[in-house]
Amino acid sequence: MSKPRRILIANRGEIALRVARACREMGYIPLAVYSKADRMSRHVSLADAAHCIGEGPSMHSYLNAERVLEAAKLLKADAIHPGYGFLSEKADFAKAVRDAGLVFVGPSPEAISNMGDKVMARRTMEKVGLPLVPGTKDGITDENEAFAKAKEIGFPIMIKALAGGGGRGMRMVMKEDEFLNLFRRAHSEAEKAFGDGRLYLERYVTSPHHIEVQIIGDQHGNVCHLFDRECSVQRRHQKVIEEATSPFVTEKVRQKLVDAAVDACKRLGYFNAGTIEFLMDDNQEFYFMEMNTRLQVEHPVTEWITGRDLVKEQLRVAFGEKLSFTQEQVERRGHAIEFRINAEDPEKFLPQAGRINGVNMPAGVGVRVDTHVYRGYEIPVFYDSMIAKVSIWGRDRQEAIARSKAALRETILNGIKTNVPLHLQILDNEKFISGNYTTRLIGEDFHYKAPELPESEVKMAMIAAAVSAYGKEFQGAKWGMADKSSRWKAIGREEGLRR
Ligand code: MV4
Repeated sequence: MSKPRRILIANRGEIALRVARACREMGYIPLAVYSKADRMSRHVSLADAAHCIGEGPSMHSYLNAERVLEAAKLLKADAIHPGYGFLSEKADFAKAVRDAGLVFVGPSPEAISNMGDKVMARRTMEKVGLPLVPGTKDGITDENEAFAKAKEIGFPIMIKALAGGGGRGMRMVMKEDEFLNLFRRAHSEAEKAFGDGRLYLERYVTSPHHIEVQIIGDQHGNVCHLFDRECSVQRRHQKVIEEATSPFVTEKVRQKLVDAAVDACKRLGYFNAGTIEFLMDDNQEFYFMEMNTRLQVEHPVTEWITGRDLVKEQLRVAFGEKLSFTQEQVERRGHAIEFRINAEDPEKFLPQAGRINGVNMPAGVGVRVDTHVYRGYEIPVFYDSMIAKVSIWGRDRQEAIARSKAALRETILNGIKTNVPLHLQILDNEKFISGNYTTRLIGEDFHYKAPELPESEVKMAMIAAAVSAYGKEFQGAKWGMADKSSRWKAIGREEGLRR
């Protein structure tokens, strides 16, 4: 019996728990790294061994490749799973892992580097047949050349920074007489923000939908898709709600989309998990936007509708095994929706730090919660504000929406503000319910309204706030015993504090 493989998880929070659980199921040994700010985090206790890699700030810990590699050596790891974010798309890190004789649970360093460079990625994907938004291929710095190109493409135009991404350094130009001024501003901003002022132009895709295709490949030339996801519910380029599959894309277009994605990845010899992001317009024309060479936050919705475990597949293919299924065996059943639960003020979208002093997570048929928080957990200030993902499956989208409302109403995180009220309001939004919504939903078709408490509840909230301000646990608010009134007290207290 060979020794069980030891997998270092170079991440934190819910994704570290997610990967650790997949390791356990496979008989692998999960190993953790953690910053001093995360020493009480659950991913540390769930692992067989853990090593502190530094102070709270990411650059001194989870982003520090040397320290992660040092930990891998100390803990005698055979492989490193990067999760998402942090080092997951750093080609140099993937290479250093390979050079250290370890397995990197992800694509090749070459694939990461290729897709990480926007010009290279666009050129590569165009070569392997993916449609690009009509525009310029290379970076432009000369404004007169740019203006001539813009007139060729036709307005409205998007000016984008080559070194940008996620909407940073992006400008929309409605008509000719605005172009030169906006081009100059975009150029200087890109120069300042990224040290690279090169810009490129694209025709503006009206009513844009963000549609992405989940890909997984092995090192034997097999590449499969696991259908698509709609990720158009975003705010300031941060995904808020994701769905599988897209309620907007027709079956005919879906087949074209997934075939194009698989064909491109086969031609690239891509392996491990990856997601190709597309912009889609109202006529369902789709255009390559970018490729993420890692597992994504929203992978649970894909796992819900296909019944496949993406992390286990990642680990299999990383060690040279074949995918455990063929494309013909990938089924699609029902509909799934994921809600990113953030510790944030849903009105101001400002992140919240603080202590969670009451937790009630939803459960039941078709309910999955990925979280690392617990009662008494202190939310560190160093990392992003997502503290849980609630993903819901239903036989169809209607059932998934109804189940989502029930589950989110059960979700209580006491002591901090969260965006749960925002999710509940989006679920009641006509545009969202219609399934035909674009990336402009939040801000154009949906505006968050702070919930009003009935007068009587306001009084209760003030009492509850007064009581809890003196550190007493008011009666009945201990979860599991909460009757309706105390539950309102709890919410009231939160609302009370909120006012
Ligand atoms: C666009 C676009 C419309 N037309 N490009 C935003 C960040 C980056 N992923 C690309 N983005 C966009 N590029 C053209 N030619 C609209 C967006 C866009 C967007 C895209 C996907 C998801 C959310 C978005 C929010 C605002 C704008």
